[in-house]
Amino acid sequence: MATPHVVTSRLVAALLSCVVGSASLRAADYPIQPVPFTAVRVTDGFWKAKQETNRTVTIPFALAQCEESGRLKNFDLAAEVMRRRAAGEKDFQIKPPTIYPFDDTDAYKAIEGASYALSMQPDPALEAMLDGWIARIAAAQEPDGYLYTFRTMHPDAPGHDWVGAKRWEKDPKLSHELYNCGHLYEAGVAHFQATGKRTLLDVCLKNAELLWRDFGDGKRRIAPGHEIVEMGLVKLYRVSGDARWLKLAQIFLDARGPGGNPYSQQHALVVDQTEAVGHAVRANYLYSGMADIAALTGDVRYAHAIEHIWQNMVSRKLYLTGGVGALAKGEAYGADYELPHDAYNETCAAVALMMWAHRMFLLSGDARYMDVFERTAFNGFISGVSVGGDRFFYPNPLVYDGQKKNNHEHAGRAPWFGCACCPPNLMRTLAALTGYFYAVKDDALFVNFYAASEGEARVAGTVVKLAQTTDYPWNGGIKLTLSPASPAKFTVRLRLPGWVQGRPVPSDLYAYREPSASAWQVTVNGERVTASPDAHGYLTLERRWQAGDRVELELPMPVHTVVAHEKVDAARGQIAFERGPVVYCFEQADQPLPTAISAGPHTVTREQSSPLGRLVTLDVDGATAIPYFAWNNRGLAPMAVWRAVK
Ligand code: FUB
Ligand code: ZN
Repeated sequence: MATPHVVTSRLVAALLSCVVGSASLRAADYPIQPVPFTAVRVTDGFWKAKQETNRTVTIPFALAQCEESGRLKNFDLAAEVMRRRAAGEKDFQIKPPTIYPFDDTDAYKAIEGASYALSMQPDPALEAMLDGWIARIAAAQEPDGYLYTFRTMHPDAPGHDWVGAKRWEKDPKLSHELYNCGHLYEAGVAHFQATGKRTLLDVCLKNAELLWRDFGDGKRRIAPGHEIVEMGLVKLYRVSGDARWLKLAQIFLDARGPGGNPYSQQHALVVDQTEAVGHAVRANYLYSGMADIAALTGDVRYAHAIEHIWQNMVSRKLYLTGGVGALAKGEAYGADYELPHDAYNETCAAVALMMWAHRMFLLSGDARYMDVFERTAFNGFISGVSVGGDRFFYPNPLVYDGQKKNNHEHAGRAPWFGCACCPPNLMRTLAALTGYFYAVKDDALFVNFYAASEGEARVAGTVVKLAQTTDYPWNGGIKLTLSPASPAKFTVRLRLPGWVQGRPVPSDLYAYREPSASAWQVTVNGERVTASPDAHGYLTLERRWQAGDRVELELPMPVHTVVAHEKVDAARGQIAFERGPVVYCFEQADQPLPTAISAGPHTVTREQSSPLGRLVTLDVDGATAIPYFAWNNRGLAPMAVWRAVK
């Protein structure tokens, strides 16, 4: 594994190569550009099923929940207060009827997810519904652009303990005013890009103008209590070209620390931070925002910092399932190696880790980041939604006793939550997942994610059609057909997952008991190619490509037995199982949990089409193990990923 120093140098070198020679900072961006999700669609298999369930069940369900739970009504109430006050009822106000000052964001995330779905498939009824929602949101915006229903509903005094007497006053703690802005911007940009309509985008821009007036000169220094406004502003910058939004994002980053609360990453200047700490969603959104600013300004201090923080996370704080945020208290990262099996691992933290990992890849071109992305996607992220699409996990532990109400007052998957951040976050990420499949740099095409899909990318000035057929993650055979519009010379870079090379994660936090690399192979048009992964973890195929050229990658998928670093107390003397990118668990729906598993390779794989959907189960030492993501779809039952070794 590369040392942190080496990786840092690579990251910084990549960044410098993209900034040096640019006419202005405006010309800088990630050295590697993702192929947008709209250019790739899944056609079959695992992610097709997940995305279809998302589109047909989860999105309508989440939209309905936002309405039924009163989250949309909050906008109507805020508008009503403004209307009645303007008409002379000077003291009229309404106590906010829902629980949290960030409830507005669930509606924003739902609009964002629905917009991504609309980008892929027209749906006039859905589009009309969003038009209606957006009109209600716009009506709740105060004349100067402020949009935060909990204050507008109850303007004379704070309507909630977390809300300050004045605007922004309590944002560094818990008001979430700027957090609401961030999610608003992400929704506004997604909706504009999906429909071409400026209705929500104009609400965003009016709101951003207010932020610019209040914070743009950098004098009023507020560290957003819950990050995301930074990423939201960057999206506004990208869509509008207005450099103020980029500047503002950097102002908010630079306002953090020193000497504040690590819970919200305010303990040090961001460029001086070295460890993943505090509330995990906040943290991962911050690190993602820092990556954006590093890429867009070329300021390598942010890149240095997030590389150090990444190394800390990936070698000491990452669960085998790709979850992070071990502790329920503070929904936070734990200390080094503090990885109890009854992890908190909020679904939103998994979403945020995927955002961060992808940005690290875009900065560095290193496949190891996408290895972590893949691990999270197939395990601690997709576990957050039921097979049916309408029940959700907020925490994603690696053990469950069959009874505990550990899912925010629910035992087992819940239809919705008082604090409902996770379901719409998962929904928006899943709807746009194809945006993580491919990326391009000059004459190189990066193939990062394996899924049956069709798409196209512009590589070395040529449009290239891309078709993958595969049954991944159940089978490691992948056929990629490339069809450039005309024959063209470029390089295809295939990610060779760490698990094929005998390495579950890019650190020594976990290892296989049999760590040898599998005998993978690659052919082009049927001819075997001798290629080995480069220093960045890619198989590099450079040639003049012609329409219909076929690359076939065979990634053997033996069952791996995993052990954890000796400093992980919870997993000492225990083993876990994975196959390909999928982590397995035992669930009492199949048999009483085995207390101990005998050492030795003794697994049989079985392909099944069951109530859990189509998947591969394992027979381990006489017990059935199912993919971790599929647990708690057959009623309440004890579950465990790690078991003692006999
Ligand atoms: O604070 C807003 C969201 O609610 C956080 O991201 C989640 O962790 C939950 O606390
Ligand atoms: Zn959440």
